[in-house]
Amino acid sequence: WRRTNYASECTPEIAGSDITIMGWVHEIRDFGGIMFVIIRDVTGRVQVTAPSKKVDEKIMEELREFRKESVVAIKGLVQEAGKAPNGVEIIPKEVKVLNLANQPLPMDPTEKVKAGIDTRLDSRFLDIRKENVSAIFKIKGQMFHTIRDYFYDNGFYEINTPKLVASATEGGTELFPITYFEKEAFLGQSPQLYKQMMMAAGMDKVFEIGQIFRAEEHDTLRHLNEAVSIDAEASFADDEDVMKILNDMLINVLKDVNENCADELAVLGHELEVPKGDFPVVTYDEAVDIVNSKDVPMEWGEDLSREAEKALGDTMGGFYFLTRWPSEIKPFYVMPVEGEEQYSHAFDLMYNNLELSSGATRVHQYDLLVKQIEERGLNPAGFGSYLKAFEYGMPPHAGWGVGADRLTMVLTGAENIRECVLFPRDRHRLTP
Ligand code: ATP
Ligand code: AMO
Repeated sequence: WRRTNYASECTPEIAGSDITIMGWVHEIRDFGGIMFVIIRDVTGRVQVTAPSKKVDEKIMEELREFRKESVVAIKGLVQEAGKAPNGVEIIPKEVKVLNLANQPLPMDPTEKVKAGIDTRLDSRFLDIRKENVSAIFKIKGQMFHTIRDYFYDNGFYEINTPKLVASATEGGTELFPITYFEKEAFLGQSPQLYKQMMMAAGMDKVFEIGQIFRAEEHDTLRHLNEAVSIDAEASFADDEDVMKILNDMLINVLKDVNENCADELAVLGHELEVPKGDFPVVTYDEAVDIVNSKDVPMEWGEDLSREAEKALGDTMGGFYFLTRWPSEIKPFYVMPVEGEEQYSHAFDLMYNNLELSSGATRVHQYDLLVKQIEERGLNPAGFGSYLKAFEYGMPPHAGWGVGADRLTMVLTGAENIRECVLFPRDRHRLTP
């Protein structure tokens, strides 16, 4: 048995051909004299029609043995049929069960019975059989494809950096400690220090798509304990340069998803608008005023609370950059504005009230970096191998990190980040 066609390839154009399809039993309807079996594969569904007048009794018997969600192979003749999906049906000549599914199923992939998110995640392989779930991962795949193409087309080298690390990089989120022989070690929160060291290595522009680990205590619809970050870093560049790169890259992603994932967007009932021109920019100072004008209290120097993010998102809408953050709430590696050191060259990219990315011009001067590490109550001795890279020719540089799972939320309209990760890790979930 060899598969000759996918379900979506069964169209009136191939009527009259003998084909072999393989997939899952989506639905069985047995009217005695005629049986309809819907077979589903990665491309869609096709109907097998077995009228007892035309089909061998042995095959009718075999079809009656089918159970929902079993894996089967069907050899048969493609015939035009107005009412069936794709306008064709397959009249079976030979059928085979490749693997029988147990009954009852832990959840129903045809969604006749709706399941909650926990039941779905517990049986994620069955959940992803649903087209409105696999659509999310097809779109996420297109997103990564476009992003990699964009980086390669624009002179970025792809890198991989360690996830077993010795120090924190991002304040405001906790580290996961691990046992590493006799040493203290952690799971990496961000490739930040490594992508910067690659600037000292003379690689000019680098990117990494990889896992980040954050011991986020709170359970929200947009935080996970393991997320995927798309990180970029560019030499002889500043915040404005890398904001432009991020802006261009995202426009490409939106266009490509619209163009190549029209079916998936339709299944999700989601429309993607491609913004024209550059994303608007709002400064932190302006944001404070906007937030306060909406009667959400916010003091200068505070990070945006959830309510503040919502108030700002309501005003701005869509994609926008939030710039000129106070230095004191940004990490040590962020460059302060010359002469106005209370401000920094840091920015966030927002979509409505969701933070998608943070980035900045970095400090490339050794002395200033040590000073900023100390000012944040950290010990420069803990950053020895990173700091060394700043003593022997570090170019000025800038970069950003985008949360891939959050970007997928925007592309698919998902409201819960768990929908956008195959096997999410949150406060309560470590399996499957
Ligand atoms: P960063 O990477 O800068 O930590 P983030 O994307 O994790 O940003 P947001 O999701 O934008 O942070 O949340 C904004 C702020 O609200 C953060 O300081 C975050 O820690 C806090 N926060 C998020 N969810 C909750 C919650 N459920 N309860 C209390 N605080 C929360
Ligand atoms: P930041 O901490 O803002 O910046 O992280 C970058 C982006 O990663 C995503 N993200 C998360 N997504 C899901 N769950 C989480 N717990 C989580 N934490 C972060 C967000 C966020 O905007 N080193 C800097 C980047 C840089 O300056 O280059 C950093 O890590 O979308």
